Amino acid sequence: MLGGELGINLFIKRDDVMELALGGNKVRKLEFLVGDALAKGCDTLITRGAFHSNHARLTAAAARKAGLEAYLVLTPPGTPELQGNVLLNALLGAKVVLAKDREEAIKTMNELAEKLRKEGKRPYVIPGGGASPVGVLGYAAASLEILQQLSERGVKPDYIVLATGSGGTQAGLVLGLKLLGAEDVKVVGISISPSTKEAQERIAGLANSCAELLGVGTRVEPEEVIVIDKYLGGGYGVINKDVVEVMKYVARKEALILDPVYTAKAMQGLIDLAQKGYFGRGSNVVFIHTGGTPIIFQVNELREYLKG
Ligand code: 5PA
Repeated sequence: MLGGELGINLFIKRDDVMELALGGNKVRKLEFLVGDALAKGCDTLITRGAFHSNHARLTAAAARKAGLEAYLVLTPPGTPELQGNVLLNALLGAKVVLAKDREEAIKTMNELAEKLRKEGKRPYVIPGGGASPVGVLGYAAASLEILQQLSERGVKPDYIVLATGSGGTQAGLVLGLKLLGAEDVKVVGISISPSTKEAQERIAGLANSCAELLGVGTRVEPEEVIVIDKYLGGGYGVINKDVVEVMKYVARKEALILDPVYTAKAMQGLIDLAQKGYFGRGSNVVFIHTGGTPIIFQVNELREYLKG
């Protein structure tokens, strides 16, 4: 087994297996975001992401489930071809608007919201990745679920490892564990895009604004947040041979399917850290499988590597 080979007790939290439209970490954020949108009487969700965005696909799905419309502003990296998440967006009937980059996408979202308001609609704008104080609540709640599920097996986790991008998932976990008095559980974010410093600041900021929303005095300082930016592998959305090797290794060892943009990079980090003795022998390490499976049917590079 993978954990045995790495000298750790490895637990995998399967957030890739969920009821809503092929699952993933964004479902937990959207549970709260859609609740907020409905409470505010909104009828349309607007969000943004890369062409391969899981967050965009799940926003389209969550909107349908709640009887709302969804607009997705999509940008490179990735491809607009009808594959993977882009295909699922079409299946779900989301309205897709293209933009050239992140800045243009943010501007487009705001302009779209303004236009819809003028037409008498009630749009709810969700930032990229669902990284808002409300979205963060999803993983604050998940931290309790993780501790409970492990405690039923008599296990106390030492580390939680996950892919970090917009930061909302890690912010929720760090805040949730602190609120539960379990801050000795170290949350290790493997960055798939931001630098360590940028991610630490963003995650602390999100955790603190979520704490304010909850009306608790808990604070998270950037220096407390552990993010490792060594496994970017050429940058966000860039797929290299090493990442594909990790996907093959884990698939063949555990029949666990990882995606090349997020979870395989996080697993690459976990494996390397374990081999270097970062966790300590016999540590209880939880890997959160944050989803992203449709991406494997979207990226041509993966096909090329597997052929070769
Ligand atoms: C994503 C993000 P955070 O954005 O909460 O840090 O989560 C990182 C992450 N795993 C981890 C998977 C499978 C993810 O999809 N995805 C983004 C998207 O648009 O899908 C926000 C980038």
